[in-house]
Amino acid sequence: MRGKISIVGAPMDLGQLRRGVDMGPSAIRYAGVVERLESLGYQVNDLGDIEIGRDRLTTDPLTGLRNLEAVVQASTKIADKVDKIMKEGSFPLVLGGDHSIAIGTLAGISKYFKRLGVIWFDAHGDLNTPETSPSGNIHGMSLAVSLGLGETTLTQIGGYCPKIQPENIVIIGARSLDEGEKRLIKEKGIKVYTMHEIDRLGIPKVIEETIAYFKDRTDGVHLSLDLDGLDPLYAPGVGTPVEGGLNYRESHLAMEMFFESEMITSAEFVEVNPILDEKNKTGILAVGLMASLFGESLL
Ligand code: HAR
Ligand code: MN
Ligand code: MN
Ligand code: MN
Repeated sequence: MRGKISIVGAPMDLGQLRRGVDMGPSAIRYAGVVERLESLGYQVNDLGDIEIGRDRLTTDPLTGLRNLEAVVQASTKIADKVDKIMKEGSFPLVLGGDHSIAIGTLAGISKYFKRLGVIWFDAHGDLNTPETSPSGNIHGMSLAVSLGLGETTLTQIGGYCPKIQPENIVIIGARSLDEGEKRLIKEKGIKVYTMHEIDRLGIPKVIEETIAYFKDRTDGVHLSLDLDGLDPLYAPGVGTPVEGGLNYRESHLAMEMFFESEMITSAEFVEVNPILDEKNKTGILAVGLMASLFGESLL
C-alpha cells in the first residue's frame, strides 16, 4: 500500500470563454485515472465532481472580471472539499476544469503548511490582475490571486490571504506572458524557467534546480499542471494552445523526477478540453503524466 489519493473533479469553465473544458474531469476519468493509480498500489477514492454554477457571461461592472460571482462560489466549494481531503491525510488530486480552479485548490491546501511551494507548469503565467488582464478571464489570474493580488472576493477565499509567497513559486514552461505579468515577475522576483531556459539547460537540470530550490525553503509543494505547458502537438485539447512547448518525454521526465523527490503533497491537472481534443489524446496524456508523478516506472 502506497497511501491514499482523493480525486475530485472541478468541471469549471467560467474562468475563460471556450466551451467544453467543464468536460475535462470526465475525459480524464474516461482515460482510466482511477484504475491506473490503483495499479500502482494506491488506495484511490474518487469523490466525484464539485458543483459549478451555470450562470455565465455576467461581467462584473466594477472590475471587468467575467463570471466573478460564480467563480467565487465555485472556488469556495473547491477549497472546502480540498480542505477535507487534507484533514483526512489523503493526497488531493484535482481534475480541471480551467485554471481558475487553482484559486480554490490553493485556498484549501495552503493553511496546512507554513511555507507551501508551488510549481506552476504552464505556457502562461496566470499572473494578471484586473488592471493588467487583456481578457477579463479569471483563469489568467489564479496565480496572482493566490499571491493576494487583485479582486478581494477572490483573494479572501478560505478566509485568509495570501496563500503563497512569491519566493516559493517556480513557473516552468512559460512562453506567453503579458507585459503586466512580466513586470510582476521582476518586481516580486518570481523564479521562472521560460522555454528559453529550458532549451538552454535541458529539462533534467531545470527540474533538479527546482527540487533543490524547494528543498530547504518549503514544507510542502503543490503541482499545478496546465496541459498547455506541453506543446499542442502532444496536448491539442486545450483552450489556449501556444506553440513551442515541452514535449512528451520532457514532461514525463519532470513527473518522474518529482516522484523521486518525494516532495509533492498535492496536485491539479487543468485545462483539458475534450471538445478541442483529438480522440481524448490530452486526457490520456494527463493520466500518463499522473501515473509518472505517482511512481509508474518504465521497467
Ligand atoms: N494571459 C492571457 C489572459 O490573461 C491568457 C491566459 C491564459 N490561459 C490559460 N492559462 N490557459 O494558463 O487572458
Ligand atoms: Mn494556466
Ligand atoms: Mn496556460
Ligand atoms: Mn508514464
